[in-house]
Amino acid sequence: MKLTTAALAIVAALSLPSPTAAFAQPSIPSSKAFINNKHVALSRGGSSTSSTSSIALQSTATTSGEVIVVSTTPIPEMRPGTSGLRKKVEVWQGEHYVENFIQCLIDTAVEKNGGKMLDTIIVAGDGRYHNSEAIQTITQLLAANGVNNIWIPRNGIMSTPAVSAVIRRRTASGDGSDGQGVAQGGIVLTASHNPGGPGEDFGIKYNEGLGQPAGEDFTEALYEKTLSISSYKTVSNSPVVDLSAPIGTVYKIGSSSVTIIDPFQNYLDTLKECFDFNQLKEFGKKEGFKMLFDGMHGAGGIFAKRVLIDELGLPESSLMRCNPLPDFGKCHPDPNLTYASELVEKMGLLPDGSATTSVDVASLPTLGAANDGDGDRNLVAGAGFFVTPSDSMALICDNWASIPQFASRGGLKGVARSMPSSAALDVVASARNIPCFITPTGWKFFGNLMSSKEMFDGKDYTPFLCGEESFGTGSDHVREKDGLWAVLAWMSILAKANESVENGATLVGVKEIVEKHWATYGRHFYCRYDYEGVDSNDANKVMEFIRENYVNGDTASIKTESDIKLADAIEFSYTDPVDGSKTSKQGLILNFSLPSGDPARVVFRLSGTGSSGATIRMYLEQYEKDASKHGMSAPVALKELAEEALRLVKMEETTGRDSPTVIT
Ligand code: VG1
Ligand code: CO
Repeated sequence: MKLTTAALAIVAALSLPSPTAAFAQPSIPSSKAFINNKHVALSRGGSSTSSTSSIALQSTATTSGEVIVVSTTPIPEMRPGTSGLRKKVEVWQGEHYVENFIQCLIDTAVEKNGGKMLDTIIVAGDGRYHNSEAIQTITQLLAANGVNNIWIPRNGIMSTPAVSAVIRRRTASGDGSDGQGVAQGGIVLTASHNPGGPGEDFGIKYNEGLGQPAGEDFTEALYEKTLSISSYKTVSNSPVVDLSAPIGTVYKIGSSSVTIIDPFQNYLDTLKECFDFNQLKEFGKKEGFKMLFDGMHGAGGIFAKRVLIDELGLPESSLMRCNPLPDFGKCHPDPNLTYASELVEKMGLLPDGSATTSVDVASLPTLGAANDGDGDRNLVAGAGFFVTPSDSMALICDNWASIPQFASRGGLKGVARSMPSSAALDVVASARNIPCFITPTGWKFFGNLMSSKEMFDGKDYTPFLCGEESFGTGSDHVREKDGLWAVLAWMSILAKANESVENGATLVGVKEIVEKHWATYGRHFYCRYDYEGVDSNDANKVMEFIRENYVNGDTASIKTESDIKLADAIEFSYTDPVDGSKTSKQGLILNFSLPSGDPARVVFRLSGTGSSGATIRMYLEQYEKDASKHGMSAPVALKELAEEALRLVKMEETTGRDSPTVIT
């Protein structure tokens, strides 16, 4: 960041030692520099002679800083979308960009906090390009605004669910023993499943005091502020915080303490409450069991290593791409059939989700999974078998008894899915008498349901399970979707299903479990077509056309070219059952009836996570009760429905696209 003298007005000068001196020689109070009588060397380079993440080192490296006020002007288009604000990284690197957004974020949070400055905030990112630089800038703004405690994970990298766990659990002392989190918020630097690196995306999301993504009231208030911002506070002469410093290192910037914290501990404690690690460890040793986890070079990889290898004892060969890279190794860290192609192939699958016939299933991993950039999403597959995220949710719901977190509390008390996800969950919930909610796309809408009792003294829906068709699954253990949680949920289901299988005998696989489920409940064939990089005007025209002709038009008079008939069309809006807030225009739904009498539907919505142009998402779903037809591949089963819907909405005519960018 460059500051011109003219732009600065010094409002407060804090009396601190010279930054150079302070940094050349971090002062370590001698009483705190010993752990178990062992001296831990601390240097600017940050390595310690004994720096395992479990060591709680307390040391203070004194730093410097003067609070300054910098003049700025509003920057347009800073409205957060489905999950945070995402833009090309070069936009974020522009003058005042991060600063404007963060100052408005702080001001909004303070307003929500009754005018009081926040005391404790965690700042972490998924490790993408610009992560470390943005952490420094944000830390300086937080310190200048008077946030007393700023927590940064060692190396600056954490998955989104792990940040949520810190907010919920980490106590002031850091050990989390009383289960009461003190952080009032978390700033997460990620554009999640969007690619990273020069020319690619960077993003910032904010999570509030219960660990939940900021709701629309928050993001709208923030956006309003970005339209009128005239200055922000930061710190001049601030030394760079060494992100690789040992856990427990405390830097002083102004009157704020910046602490390097353990990224793993609170999250690990949370997972250990959800699952039986001993059972999973035992199952991991069972003959024939093999796991393959693809971290896609995002933040989830280091957590997968910590949990699957260090805790559950699986071999290192269970991991691929688990080292975070700033450009995700040039891959697109979206764990779907297209972008997780390497894993998909290793699981004996073709890009359309069907099995490769030439591979011996017995040689394939029993369980395969992939995480997105910030580790909150998951792809789940078995040997030669892809599980759609909507089915995964339904399966976890039906098998709650296999998951200690649910079983120990008498089963699920509530479930929810995003509207475009399939109704597979609804069918199980209804059979099992569990309240099922249908929310707009985006995790923020699950927060109120999970916290209904905690926040509003309403009905308690916990234990709670929720998810989205976009490979996000989670529960109330944190307030975020959680890729690794979903993997452990599946491992628990497999462990239970194989309880009585003798060592050496063939294991019950993911395929058998899902096929049995379909035989009981019917199968919801499901597919999503993404049309990426469409001209925004054309994308809006498609939506407007559907709205005018089908939602507001007379669907009874519409003739289709096939036996699939258009039954009705609606636009989805949502009234939050907990706080009554309303959200409109959340997707256009075309309901069809099939010749068999079974229902089908196609949903259209525009993505809210892109950074340029528009992405049209088309979600296809078709119910099939007849078990003899369950073996079909989803794209084949849904082909006719897709063609009918594309004709009706004039996709090619309006956008010039004769095929989607991604089918998953
Ligand atoms: C997409 C997904 C949505 C998810 C969101 C954030 O949003 O469809 O289900 O909640 O990404 O996930 P959209 O508006 O592009 O369809 V993440 O892991 O990117 O924070
Ligand atoms: Co994500």
